[in-house]
Amino acid sequence: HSAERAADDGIPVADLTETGLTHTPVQRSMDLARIHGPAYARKFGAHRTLIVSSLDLVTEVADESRFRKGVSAVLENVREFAGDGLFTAYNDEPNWAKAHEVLMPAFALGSMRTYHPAMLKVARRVMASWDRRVADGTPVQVAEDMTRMTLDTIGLAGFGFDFESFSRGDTPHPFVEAMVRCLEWSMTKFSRDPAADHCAADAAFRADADYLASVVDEVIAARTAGGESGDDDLLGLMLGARDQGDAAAADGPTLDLANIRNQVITFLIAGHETTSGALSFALYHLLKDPLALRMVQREADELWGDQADPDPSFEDIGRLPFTRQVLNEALRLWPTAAVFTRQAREDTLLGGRYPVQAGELVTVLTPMLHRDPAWGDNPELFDPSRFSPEAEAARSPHAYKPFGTGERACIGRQFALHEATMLLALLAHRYRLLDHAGYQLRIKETLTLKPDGFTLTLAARTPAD
Ligand code: MNH
Repeated sequence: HSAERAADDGIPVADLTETGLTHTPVQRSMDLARIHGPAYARKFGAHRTLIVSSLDLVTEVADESRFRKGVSAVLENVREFAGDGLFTAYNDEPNWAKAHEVLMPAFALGSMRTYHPAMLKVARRVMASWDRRVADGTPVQVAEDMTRMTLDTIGLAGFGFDFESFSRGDTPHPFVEAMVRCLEWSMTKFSRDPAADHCAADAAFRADADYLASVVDEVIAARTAGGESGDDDLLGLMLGARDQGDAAAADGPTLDLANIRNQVITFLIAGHETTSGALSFALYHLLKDPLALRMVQREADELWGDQADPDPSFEDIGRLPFTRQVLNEALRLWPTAAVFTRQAREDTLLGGRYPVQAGELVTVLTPMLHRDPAWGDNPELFDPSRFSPEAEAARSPHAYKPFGTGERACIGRQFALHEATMLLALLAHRYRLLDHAGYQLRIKETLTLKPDGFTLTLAARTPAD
């Protein structure tokens, strides 16, 4: 496979210039970490990426006094369509701090109460669609349906915009298709053959990026046409803080329209791709682990008994600790945003032996961190009890980083967990999951991870189940 040699600084090197990065760079990087260990350099042409994945090394790069978020080559490509949105902004870009201040209150745990009704409405769309599959016995395409549900949820809860993904038959909303192509372009751009002609691919990317922006302009227009920005959702908060020249708000930060557009694109993408993968992996593991499924069902039954159409309250979602553990464990094995990048503030020595220069980037390979020996002898085993309160208290906080780290960690964590916990519990309460095809896990990478070709069939639960 890869040519190996020791570089001068003692870091093992995997040179992929000849073989390329393939369409599964994360799984490739995991294989390489298994060969080379928790610190290695992945070379591709002129690109050299230092990849770390042990608890010790991640603890160091998570230290905010030594490292901060780095914008990787891939994120530079994402900037081509998400600009200075929160996810792709440089640390010192003033718009990051402004947008962070405007939007933070919208992601506090208490704010989930505001989004709960929209989340429940979309969860009911999933169940209406799955009920039809129960009736006709046909399989559901899990990742596709989870993507429909998370896109509709962020659209409705964040922006009051309805993508109506469950009324479109088999084809996803064109926004999703364009977005997936943009993400793919970002993921593969720096590893493509420098000798080949990429004009057509770049033009297609431009067209997709323009289309994403036009959808967002439609979302914004739909709101401003109503003449009010006042809603307490994400768009309302941003429009309320809009920079209107000399009429700008007297105090508090203001956002300009170009930045608001970048934020909306960012939230539509960041707000649904990863959560949909997390739900899909959780369903996969529940399908393969009847005991864990049983425990989720028992927890849901305790809240909702044998009600045909339960009406979960906001508080109910906090009463589903085991369901939450299942999601945590699914995100341990398959953190759907599988890498994040750190940047050294000063010249430093990593692990006491690897020199890293000021400004240099270090990539954290989260799925391998999540298989560090700190997780015990059998890290491949799906075991939600790893997230019992006692087990969590006994473990370093740096052993688990599905949402990144520090000041630039995921702003949407509570949003994702509220939405996903509710849906998972409702589905487990309502259906028996049947492994009609003996599904073997394959993972598709489109910057994020998802089970590929995962289908299951359903049966209604009866009181005896
Ligand atoms: Mn999210 C940043 C993972 C759900 C919006 N998210 C990050 C990062 C990770 C991440 C990792 C840090 C990236 C980096 O350091 O470069 N996010 C997830 C996962 C889920 C998720 C695994 C679901 C599961 N994220 C969501 C949701 C939203 C969201 C839902 C919005 C509603 N995430 C963001 C934004 C950022 C981010 C915005 C950038 C935050 C910042 O840098 O200020």
